[in-house]
Amino acid sequence: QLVMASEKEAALAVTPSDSPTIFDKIISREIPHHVVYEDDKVLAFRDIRPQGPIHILVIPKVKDGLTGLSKAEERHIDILGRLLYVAKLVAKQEGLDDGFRIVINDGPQGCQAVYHIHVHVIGGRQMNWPPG
Ligand code: IU
Repeated sequence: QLVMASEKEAALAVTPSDSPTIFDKIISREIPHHVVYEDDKVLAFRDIRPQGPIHILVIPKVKDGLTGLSKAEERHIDILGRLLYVAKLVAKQEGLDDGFRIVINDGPQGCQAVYHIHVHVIGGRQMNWPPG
């Protein structure tokens, strides 16, 4: 396995595709990650390279072609809403009462490294704007 120096490097090294990703192995528990929320449709777990004191990824258990937001179709409207709602639940659960950052990276220029849609919930420190 390649060890990437940065998320940007990883994003530029990967070829966008609808192939299974490492997130399938997190869903199946083949690769252990710290799960903080789970229901029948959504899983949320701690990012292995946290960009803040709290950094959680919220993903659909079934990808259904939703490699990234740019691939969204009308049939995905319900799951897209759920991902954001769970992001809010997780932010609350983590005590991020003073605010947090939601990020969805899309495509190489958006620094997307894993082609299974995911919502980043980052918090526990002051964020900056504009993002890098
Ligand atoms: P991105 O939006 O595709 O760039 O985000 C992918 C995230 O997945 C990134 O923050 C990684 O640290 C994170 N991640 C993870 O939590 N566990 C893994 O096994 C792998 C990536 I690979």
